Amino acid sequence: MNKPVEVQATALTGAEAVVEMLKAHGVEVIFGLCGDTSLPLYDALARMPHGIRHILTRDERHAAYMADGYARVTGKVGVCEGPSGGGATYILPGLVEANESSVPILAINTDVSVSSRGKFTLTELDQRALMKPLTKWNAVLDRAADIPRTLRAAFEAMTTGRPGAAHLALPFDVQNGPVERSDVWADPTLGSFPSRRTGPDPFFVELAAKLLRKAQNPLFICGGGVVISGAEHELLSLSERLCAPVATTISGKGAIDERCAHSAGVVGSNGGTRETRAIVDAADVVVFAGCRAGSVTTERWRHPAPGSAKIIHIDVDPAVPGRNYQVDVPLVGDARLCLASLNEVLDNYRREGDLTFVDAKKREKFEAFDALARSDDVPIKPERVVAELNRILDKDTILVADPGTPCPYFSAFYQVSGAGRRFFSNRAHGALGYAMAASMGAHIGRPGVKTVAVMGDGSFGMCVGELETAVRLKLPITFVVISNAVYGWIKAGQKTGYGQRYFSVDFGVTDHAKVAEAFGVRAFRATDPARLGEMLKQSLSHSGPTLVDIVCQPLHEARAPVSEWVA
Ligand SMILES: Cc1ncc(C[n+]2csc(CCOP(=O)(O)OP(=O)(O)O)c2C)c(N)n1
Repeated sequence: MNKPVEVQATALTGAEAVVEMLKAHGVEVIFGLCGDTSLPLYDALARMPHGIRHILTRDERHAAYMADGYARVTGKVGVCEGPSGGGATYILPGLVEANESSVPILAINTDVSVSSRGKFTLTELDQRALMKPLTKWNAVLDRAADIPRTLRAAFEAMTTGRPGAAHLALPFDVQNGPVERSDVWADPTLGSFPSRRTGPDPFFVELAAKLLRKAQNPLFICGGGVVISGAEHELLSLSERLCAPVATTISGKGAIDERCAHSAGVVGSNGGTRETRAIVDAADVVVFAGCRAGSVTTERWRHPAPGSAKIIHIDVDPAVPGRNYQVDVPLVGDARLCLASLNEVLDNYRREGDLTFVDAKKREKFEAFDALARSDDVPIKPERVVAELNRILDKDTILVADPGTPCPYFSAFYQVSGAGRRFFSNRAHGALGYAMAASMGAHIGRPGVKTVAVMGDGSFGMCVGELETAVRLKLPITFVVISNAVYGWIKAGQKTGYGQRYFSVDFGVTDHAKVAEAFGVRAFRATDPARLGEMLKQSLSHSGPTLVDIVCQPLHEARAPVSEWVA
C-alpha cells in the first residue's frame, strides 16, 4: 500500500482538501463505513479540526439512506462514503433512490490507486461506468489538484435545477497528492437545496392565470417538488384564492396541512382511495406542481383521464411538462417562484366556490377507515396502527414509512398536521428496508423532534443490522414493525390479479422484539389491540431506541386503501 507523501506547507493532501471542501460547503455530518482504500481520508478526518461528525454505519446502503433522510429534513446535501469495490456496489441503491427522488446526496467511494489501474488490483471496479446512469453527476478523480473544482461542480450539480445525487471516486494515491491551499474555496449556498432558483416565463404565467380564472373545479396535485422548494405558503394562498382542493403524491405529503379544508389527501394507486380518485375525476383544470405525473400518482395515467381536464404543469425540469399528459400550459421553474408568480398575477382574483364535495369525500374516506380502526380484531388491523399513531404522535414528529403495508396505509390515513417535511417514504424505487436508516439520518438532521420509522417484517429483514448503530448512538427513534410473516403487498397482488394463486410469498414468524432486545433496544410485542396505544406511548417516551413489533393482519386480508393494484 502507498505511504502518505510529504506535502509542502502551501499545500494540503488530497484527503485534507476533500475534508476542507466539504466543510466549505457547510457539511456537518458524514455517514459511512471504513475500508483499506479509505485510510488516508479517515486519517485526515481524525487529524484535522473540521467539526464534521462521522457516523459509522453497518453497511454502505444504509449510509446512503441515512444521508438521504438527513437531506430530506434539513434541506442540506447529505454526504455518505464507503471504500472501493463492494463499498461502491453497496452504496449504489441509496444513491439511485435519492437521485430519482430529487434528493441531493453526495457519495464518495475511495478507490484503488490511479497507478494500480488495470492490474487486476483487488476491489478494482469501473466506478465511473457503474454510477453514470444512476446519478445526476459523477466523476473519478485522476489527480489531487482537481479535487477543489470537482467538488464545486458536484455541489452545483446536486443543488441546482432538479436536485439529484452525485458520486465521486477518490483513488488512494489521489488522497495523498498535493492540493494548493489557495484553490480550496466554495460557494456555501450550494450546500443547501434548491440553490440558484429560476423563475417561470411571464408569458406562460399569464396563460396559466387565464385558464385558472375560467376554471370551474380547479385542483392541485402536488409532488415532492413543492416540499423541496418550500412552496407551502404560496400554495396555500393560491388554493385559497381559487378555492381549489390540494391533493398530493406520497412525496408531496407536507405540501399542505392535511387537516385543513383545502387538503384532499394523497391520490394514486399507493395511498389514494376511491374517494380521492373521485376528487381528481371532478376537476376541469389540474395543476400538477413539482410532480412528475407518474404511474402511481395517476393510476397509470387514468386519473385524471387524458382530455378530461386542462393541464397546467409546474416543474423545475423542462423535460417533465408534456411527458405524460398533453399540457395546456407548461410552467418551468422553481415551484415556489412559479406559485408566487401565479399569486401575483391573480392578485385581485378570488373564485367563488365551495369545498363541500371535497369535504364529503374526505368524510366518506375516513368513515370507512374509522370503523376498521376501532376494531378489536386479532391480529391487529393496519388501520388500528395508523389511528393509534395519528392520535398519539406530536404534530412535529417525522414519520418514515417503508413499502408494504406502511406506505399505502400511512399515505392514505396518517394525517400530517402543519406543512413541511414530516412524512416521507422512498417512492422512487420503493426498495424494502429504507425506513430504519432514513429515520436515523432524519433524527440526526432534526434531533429536536421525535422520529418514527414504520416497516414491514420483509423490510426489517433487510435492515436489522443498523439497530446496532441506533443503540451505539443512543438514538431515541421508535421503530414500528408490521409483523405478518408475509410479503403482504405482493400476496395482495396475487389475490386481486391472479386468482389467489399464492406462490412463494410467505415466510416464517420472527419475534422482532427479541431480536431488537439482543441488540440492546427496548422492545415491545403487541398482539392485543387494546394495549397497543399504551405500548406505543411507552416506547415513544423512552430516551433511547425502541421497537414495537405489532402482530398484524396481513395486507391481502385487509381492506386496501385502493381497490386495485397498479403495476
Ligand atoms: C428490495 C425490494 N425487493 C422486492 C420488493 C418488492 N416488494 C414490494 S412490497 C413487497 C412486500 C413487502 O413485504 P413486507 O415488508 O413484509 O410488508 P407487508 O407488505 O407484508 O406489509 C415486496 C417484496 C421491493 N419493494 N424491494
